[in-house]
Amino acid sequence: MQTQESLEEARRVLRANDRGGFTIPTAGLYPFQWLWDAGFTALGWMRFDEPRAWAELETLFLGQWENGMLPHIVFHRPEETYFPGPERWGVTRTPPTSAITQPPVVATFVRSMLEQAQDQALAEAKARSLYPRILAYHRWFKRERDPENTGLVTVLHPWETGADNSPAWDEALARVEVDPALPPYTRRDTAHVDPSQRPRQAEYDRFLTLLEVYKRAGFDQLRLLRECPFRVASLLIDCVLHRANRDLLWLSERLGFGHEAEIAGWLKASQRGIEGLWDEEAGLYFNRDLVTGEPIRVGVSASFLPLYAGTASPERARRLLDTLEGWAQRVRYLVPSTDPHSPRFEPQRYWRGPVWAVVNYLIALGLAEYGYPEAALRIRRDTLELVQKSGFSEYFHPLTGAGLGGSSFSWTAAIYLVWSQ
Ligand code: 9YW
Repeated sequence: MQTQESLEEARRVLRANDRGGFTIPTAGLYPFQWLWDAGFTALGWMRFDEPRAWAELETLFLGQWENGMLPHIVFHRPEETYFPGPERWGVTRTPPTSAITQPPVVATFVRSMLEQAQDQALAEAKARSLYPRILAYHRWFKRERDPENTGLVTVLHPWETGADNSPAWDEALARVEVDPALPPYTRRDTAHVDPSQRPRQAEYDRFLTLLEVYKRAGFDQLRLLRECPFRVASLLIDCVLHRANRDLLWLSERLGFGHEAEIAGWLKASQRGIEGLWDEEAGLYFNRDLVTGEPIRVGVSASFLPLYAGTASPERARRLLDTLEGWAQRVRYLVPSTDPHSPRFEPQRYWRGPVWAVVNYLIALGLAEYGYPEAALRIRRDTLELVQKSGFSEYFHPLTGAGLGGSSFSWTAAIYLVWSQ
């Protein structure tokens, strides 16, 4: 595909996935609005339709809970092609939603949309109206997921991390005993995608068991912090939140909201929390199991995200780059979602090896900001090449470049739009 054609095709993907105010990730497999997908997709819309880009975020916030939580899925209208849908979540709200969150990219992307907008009046009005809702969301994180001010958020489900079946969660998830009374269910994902590219059944049983745990606890977060059998600190959440708070602070200042001191307090704690995840010997950051308190010693693409957060020292950033160069010896395309030296690396199974355009975007931003433009460019080129070779796939094989998972995928199209113009 030539670039001009690909650009046109990327716009077509977003238009085809547009359901009127929200964009589904891909038809069939994911027919609702997902939180971090909406953020990336808004960046894509921004390149050719600014009002539509802002609408994406406003529609997402229709799902926000009174306590500030922004759910990872908003079920705007009924669809039969995905499981678990609203009935299984058992959340009685309009619109129905899930009861967990996802990487909070929104504040950062609102800042970048405001900075790049052609229509500044519109952008400022939208940023101003979104700001209090984003602040409420970030306050929820602090109040209900880090009440002891450790600087790290407690994550209660692999789905919250965005990287569902990452090998980083293997032990923590294995500890979740499958509910013997788990209501029967039929997976829908494997009807759309080759099962060898999706999570295993043992993982799904545990994903679903956790939903029953939440329902029994009445979704009470402070109770779940004690009772939920799955509790981890996830670099994807902590690093994205740290940067989002930096950008929220910027928005507060720019729009005159006056919350800078409160947000600066959060940043101080998360700076310390994230840097506490550094592993000197491995030369990267590890997630942490909050049940055992132990580091989870498997390198994943999120291990590079303190670059995006901006918490890493220049020395640690240099070490990260060395580690990344080591990974590059093992794969053709960066950045594999799992360390290719690891025995758990599976190059085609979802978050256990394949390359994701959105994570590449975050890592490359961080590398560029730390003064490594060439490494950032390598990641960007790899991503564009993957799309040109295999289309707008959900994720890609890091050795062959084959497209995997769903096709005509919104966030891949969005990153292509952002990166090729
Ligand atoms: C699922 C929509 C979502 C992403 C997640 C990804 C996947 C949904 O798809 O989860 O049912 O497995 O893991 O990060 O937001 O693209």
